[in-house]
Amino acid sequence: MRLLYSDISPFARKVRVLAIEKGLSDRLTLEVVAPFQDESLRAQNPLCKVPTLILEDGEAVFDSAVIVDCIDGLSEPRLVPASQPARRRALTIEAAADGMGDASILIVRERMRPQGEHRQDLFDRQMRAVNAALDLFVAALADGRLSPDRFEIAEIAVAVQLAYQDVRRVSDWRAGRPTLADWYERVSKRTSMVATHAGVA
Ligand SMILES: N[C@@H](CCC(=O)N[C@@H](CS)C(=O)NCC(=O)O)C(=O)O
Repeated sequence: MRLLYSDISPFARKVRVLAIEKGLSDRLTLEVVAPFQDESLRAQNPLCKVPTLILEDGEAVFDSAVIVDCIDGLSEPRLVPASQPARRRALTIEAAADGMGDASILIVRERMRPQGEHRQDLFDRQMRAVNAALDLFVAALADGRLSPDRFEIAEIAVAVQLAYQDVRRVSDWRAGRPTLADWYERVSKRTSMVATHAGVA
């Protein structure tokens, strides 16, 4: 299978981390694509986004949550919990992490606008989403929806998006959130996280 990805994309990193955690990374051929420059990606994915997974028969799979589901189904143990309520709780945390990533990308792009074209209302709304998602992760750590002893889809999705906060300097997310900061410090040392750090081949 070919994984079309970009080094800095947290969504693509989620897929790569999951594949490493499952011992399936050798099933993926990684191909770097620049989604904002390379329109040929649109033939595979009408949204022209990474990650996009191309199966052996040419079928294209997106977005990252669907790719995760596809790869997770290839082997046991599953990193997306199979039974409720664990499944919906993990997928909701993943959705919050992915949504925080979407909001962060909008913030980064808003910051790139020239002076005078800046939309403060849009910026503030996205920043509220980032901060509320971060607060949800703190609460999830306290009640067990996120765990220091697991590294499944919820934990992976949050870890890669926290890393993206740092890479793009989106927010000062550690301030006032010591438990989340401590948790991230631990999980960011995992082999899968180190191997997929932006800039690492
Ligand atoms: N919901 C998508 C989000 C993917 C996404 O936003 N990828 C970014 C890179 S981090 C992208 O390709 N953006 C190109 C664009 O928005 O045109 C997923 O989870 O796969």
